Amino acid sequence: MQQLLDTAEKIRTMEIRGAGRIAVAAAGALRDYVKDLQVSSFEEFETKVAEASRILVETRPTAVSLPNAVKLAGRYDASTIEEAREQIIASANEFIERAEKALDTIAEIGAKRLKDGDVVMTHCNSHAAIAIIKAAHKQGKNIRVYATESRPRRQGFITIRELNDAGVPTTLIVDSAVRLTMKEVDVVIVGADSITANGALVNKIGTSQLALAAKEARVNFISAAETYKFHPKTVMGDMIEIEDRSPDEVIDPEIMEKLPNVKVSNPAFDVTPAEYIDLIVTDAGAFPPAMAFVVIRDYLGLDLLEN
Ligand code: RI2
Repeated sequence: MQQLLDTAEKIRTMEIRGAGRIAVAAAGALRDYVKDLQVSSFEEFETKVAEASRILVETRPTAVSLPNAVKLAGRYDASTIEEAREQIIASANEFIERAEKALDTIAEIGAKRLKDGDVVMTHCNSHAAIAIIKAAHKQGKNIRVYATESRPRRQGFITIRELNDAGVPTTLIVDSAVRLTMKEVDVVIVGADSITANGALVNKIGTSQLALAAKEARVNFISAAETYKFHPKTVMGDMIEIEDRSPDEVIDPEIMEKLPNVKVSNPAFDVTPAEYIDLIVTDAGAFPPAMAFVVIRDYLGLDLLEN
């Protein structure tokens, strides 16, 4: 259990972060927990697996990749402990493999949307979005990137390091430079934490500002999202909770102490409506956002709606 609790803590504190990475880490943690689980009855096994799944899912509320991963990894249909154990290990390994392959497929499909000479703007740090940029660069296309800083946690710094290492010419901008810079951009590519049944994109705070500026400048706006980032429960009308993180990420607590009349709000994500999105590049193909329900039904399965 200690290892699973450690992984949960790393996800909560964002030592492990990114919707895809937290999904793979959670699937791996559940698998390793089940491997060593000592119980005296099947009922106890079921209770313990449910409890471990709950701990992982409750670490962060917004990215649906997390509950989807835990459900897909934790799948079993067995009546003995050993059978269930084997099935969960197999389901978790299958999910992890699927997640890795998904990035390659997204890169291959997404790179076709980039032309030689294109200027791309990206936000925060998305492995799926970066996979597309790197693939196009590797194909010999001359791609330049504007990467936003992404306050407050500055994940843009991870992005510029990754693009630098891949040899992609990159310019870092502060978040408030997005609209001014958009006139030099050909395509925006961002990741996804969740995509709803009506094709809205939930992604790092500030994403919707890129989308607004892109629409105004008639620049294509693409989200790169593995199929496991589509949100099954939104089919039933559920709303996605936007994670509120600590004010300490925004301002030094010692400064705050001296400002008794000031509050800090630190929402980690925002929502970009479907009409601002031209294309969602997934591991099952490139779709307009209007196809989100079909992706949920055909690639995830509506049984994910069950608790
Ligand atoms: P990949 C991140 O969330 C960002 O919002 C990013 O766009 C999204 O996950 C998807 O990232 P956070 O964990 O899965 O930094 O494409 O809050 O890497």
